[in-house]
Amino acid sequence: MINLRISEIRAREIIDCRGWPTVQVDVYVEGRLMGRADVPAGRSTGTHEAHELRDQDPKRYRGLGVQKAVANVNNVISPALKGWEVVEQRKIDMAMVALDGTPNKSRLGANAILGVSLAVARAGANACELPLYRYINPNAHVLPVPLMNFLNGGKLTANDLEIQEFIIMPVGARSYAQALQITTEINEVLRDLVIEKYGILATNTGDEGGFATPMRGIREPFEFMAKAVEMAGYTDDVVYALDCAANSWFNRKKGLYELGGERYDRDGLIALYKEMADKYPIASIEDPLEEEDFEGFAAVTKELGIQIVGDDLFVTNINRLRKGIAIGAANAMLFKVNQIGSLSEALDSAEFAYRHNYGVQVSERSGETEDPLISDLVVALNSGQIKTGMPVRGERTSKHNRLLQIEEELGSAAVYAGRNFRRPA
Ligand code: 2PG
Ligand code: MG
Repeated sequence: MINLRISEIRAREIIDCRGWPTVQVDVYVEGRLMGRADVPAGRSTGTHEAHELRDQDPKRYRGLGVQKAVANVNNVISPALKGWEVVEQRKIDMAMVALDGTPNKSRLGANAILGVSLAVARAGANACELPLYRYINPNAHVLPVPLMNFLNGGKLTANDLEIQEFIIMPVGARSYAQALQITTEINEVLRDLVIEKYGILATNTGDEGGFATPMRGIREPFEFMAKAVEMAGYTDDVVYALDCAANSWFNRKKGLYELGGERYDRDGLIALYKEMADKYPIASIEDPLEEEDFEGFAAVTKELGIQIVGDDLFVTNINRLRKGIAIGAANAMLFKVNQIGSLSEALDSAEFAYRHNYGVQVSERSGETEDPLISDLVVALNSGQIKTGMPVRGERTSKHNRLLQIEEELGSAAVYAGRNFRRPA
């Protein structure tokens, strides 16, 4: 029996795609570097996410430094985990949760704990000489449909488009590789259309690589996408999706949504979604309403009969998910490891979702590094769907390229989720 004991854990401050500091963690097993992982960060974050520890020192990175989180890994977590078996993922995660001792990981920082949790998983997989997806689940075999955010707005861009992500899902592809090909072909046509109407500057992109065009409201973006899809010849191969991130255009004081120069109450907004879903094959809407409106989420789920995904609503937190499931709020959970702060807890939430017939959509954060760990996670979960940005920026291409590798590695065992993305076979 070989020893697989953690001998050392070391963290450092690195930068993400916005140039903001984040945590990278190295895990050593029996003296050898075995696993490394980076922690992502959101910008349009939910109020109930686990606590991301930032230094708040205005003299460094305008307060965004993560040296405290790094020190917590090196000085608190590392000594506590030295000598533990690296494959004991759950025990390790639970030990860190206990060591932190707060409900939202505010003492050590969710970024410190998650960095260790993910690096331990990598180290465990490497120590066992398995790819990470297979280490987590020997039955991993489903390649996800990518949710490609062609047009970006909200907090992730410098335009006035309120809705954060206008998405195309290449469900008619036969493989992940073909899904990428279809996406790029549509995107090139869309680029021409955007230039034609708004000029070349409008092809600047947002944090996740979609064009940050000077549009507003909901109708024009759909007209552009549908036209690009048609001109590229893929009308029968795609469906549409949205991440509304409605928190960011909900006027809390007035209790109204402000979209495209109009004001909507909850019912009015649901009626607007319905109108759009009748006109276009919209298969999925994330955060159509603000994060506290569980009843509204139940109403929109019932009314539209499509996938409704809770991101800021659930924050990958089993307690919020339980509350939603009890009343039928949404029917899918967005899966973001740093919202909850450890791999084991995120997997618990996903399992809970599946048990209640909720879908699971694995997601990037807007602040990513080149670490492609979520690509292994989405296959490990057989979830069928991933949102990881347009394949035009390095921190996004790393995820797409990793999925191409996995598809090749799985060979004849690989199944592209396609139209079954909500409940892959
Ligand atoms: C979202 C994301 C990722 P952020 O709202 O779903 O697309 O953005 O990471 O800023 O929360
Ligand atoms: Mg979201």
